[in-house]
Amino acid sequence: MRRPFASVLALAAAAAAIPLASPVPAAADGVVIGGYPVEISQSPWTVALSSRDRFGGTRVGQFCGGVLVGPSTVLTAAHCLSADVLGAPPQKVRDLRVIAGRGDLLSNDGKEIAVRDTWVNPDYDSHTNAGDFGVLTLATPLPESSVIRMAPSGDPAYGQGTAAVVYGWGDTTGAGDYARSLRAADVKVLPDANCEQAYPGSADGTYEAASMLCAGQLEGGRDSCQGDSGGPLVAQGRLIGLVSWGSGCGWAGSPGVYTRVSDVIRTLAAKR
Ligand code: 4AZ
Repeated sequence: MRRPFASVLALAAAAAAIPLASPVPAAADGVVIGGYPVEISQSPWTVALSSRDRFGGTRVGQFCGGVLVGPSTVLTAAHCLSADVLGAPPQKVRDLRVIAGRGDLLSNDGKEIAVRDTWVNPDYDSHTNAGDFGVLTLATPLPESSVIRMAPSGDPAYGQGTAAVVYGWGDTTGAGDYARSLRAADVKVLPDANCEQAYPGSADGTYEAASMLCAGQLEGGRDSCQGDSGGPLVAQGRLIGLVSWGSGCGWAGSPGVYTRVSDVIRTLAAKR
């Protein structure tokens, strides 16, 4: 997760070296893994982060996802804005853009919007991955109708077993096959105990229920993956998570870990 694109090889190597969790059959057909195509009009709050300078133009520079939570406010993962990923502090990436209303990255649909300000959670811990979020402020606002509501603390959407959907342009196989068009995968909110057991403290991170959310399928198969980071996990029409990390993609026993949006709300409120 810390290196959305660069770590594809590392990921493949890890998959080969650590056969604890069984990789999903190659037929898994991605988000995202085990997903399906969706129209951007069905999830207008899903945006792509792009820098052609840093990531090349073949996929218009898409490197992470984001979520429109206010007309000028995009949430994404802190690790998407790290120098590790960008090769420079975000303020130095002059062509950092938010692409909205464009499902097919190679189309001319929607808008590319400049970023006026970036804020990375100073409490983000790149070892545990706790607090993995940041805020982008857009130079020009998008319509209120494209905004999704963040689920507040105590919202039943966070309840275990809740059906949720994750969206992104990320790797669809775990082998570096990045999607050209937006995809989604149906997952479930899993008990914290599942991720506490899967991630008691490892090279990938440590699951912390207060600031993270566990989702996927215990049997594997449907999951977010590299390139989906920062994008939305939605339940009951509200935003509950941001794609953050996990071991591999779609592996049985290694669910996806998401930034818990109620903790984002709490942190942003305290900052004011
Ligand atoms: C990543 O590398 C990443 N399976 C994102 C999500 C997940 C794993 C890795 C969850 O950006």
